[in-house]
Amino acid sequence: QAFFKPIQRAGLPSPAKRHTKISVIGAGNVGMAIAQTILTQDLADEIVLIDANPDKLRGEMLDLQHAAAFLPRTKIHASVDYELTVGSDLCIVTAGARQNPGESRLDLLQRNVALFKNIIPPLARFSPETILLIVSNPVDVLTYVSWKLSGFPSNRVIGSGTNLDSSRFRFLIADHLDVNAQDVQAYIVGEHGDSSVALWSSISVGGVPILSFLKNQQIAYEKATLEKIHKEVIDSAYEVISLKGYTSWAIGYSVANLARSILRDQRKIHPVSVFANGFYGIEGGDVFLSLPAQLGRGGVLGVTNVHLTDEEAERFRDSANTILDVQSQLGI
Ligand code: 6V0
Repeated sequence: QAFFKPIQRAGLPSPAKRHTKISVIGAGNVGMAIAQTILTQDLADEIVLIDANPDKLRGEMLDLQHAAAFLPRTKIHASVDYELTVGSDLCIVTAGARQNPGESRLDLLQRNVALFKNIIPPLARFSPETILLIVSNPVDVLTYVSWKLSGFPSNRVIGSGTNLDSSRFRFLIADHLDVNAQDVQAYIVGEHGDSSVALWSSISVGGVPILSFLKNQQIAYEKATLEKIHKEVIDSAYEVISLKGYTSWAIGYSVANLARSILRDQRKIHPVSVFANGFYGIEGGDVFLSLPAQLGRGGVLGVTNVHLTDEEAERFRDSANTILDVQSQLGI
């Protein structure tokens, strides 16, 4: 006998809600921070966790399931088998070797490319319509690797890129000016990490462009002061890793924010790693780098034509060349 007696609802269509399924590959610190943020924000009906370590995976799954009484209703599954990901709307890839203290992101590359050859093809096979959101580092190169291995159109392969760098930037500016970080518009573009490019001319607070405001008030600003804030952004990842061993909360929120824009078709602009050929003179090879991009249910819907100074465009092209150089050695 059923626990509930079904009510006849003659003539009424059953409430049809689209079922949303997200798979998170890699149940480490970053993958679990993303999964738990997605859960608390009610972004999915079903979350699938995939990892190579079955014990850790089951432990993480049970731990999350035990919070069901306090969370929006979401089915949580976990497996080492990719078949469970079938029909995912979004696949978030965080699997990989962790960045050790002092290790550069590019050093991680060879280790992670080998892993991706076992991860991306089954994801693409089981969810041919999915959007791939790559988080593992070095994220720009691994987004390119995922695009190649999946055979997907480039609008459905996105790297979390400088989304996190930009939120660190917004926090530091907000802290400096004692305002809410959500009112600060500021973008870091280019390569995630050491060679990222801060777009000073794009910074505004509550719609007021900061540099021209300072100029109008005849407040002298030193380029060195601005560069110091950018350096702080770059150093902050290394600082968190050296202090607690990994980063998790900020990347968790930043990726959940991307998931919301994509799955709820929010058409918001995020600095994420996208196919960057043809932008700012990038030619001669396929490369993914962060630019402010509009995200929605179709993945990348467009890229903002943001103004870069000559110096910024040159640094952007330098990052592209460095990445192209590395990619040429991958044999992908
Ligand atoms: P972690 O805690 O070591 O987790 C990695 C997980 O991947 C572990 O649970 C492994 O068992 C699992 N794994 C390894 N191989 C496979 C495989 N073949 N298939 C499935 N799972 C596998 O690392 P952490 O979670 O701290 O970091 C994960 C990745 O995210 C690293 O590459 C980081 O550098 C990267 N980050 C990227 C950021 C960004 O802004 N793009 C920010 C933070 C971390």
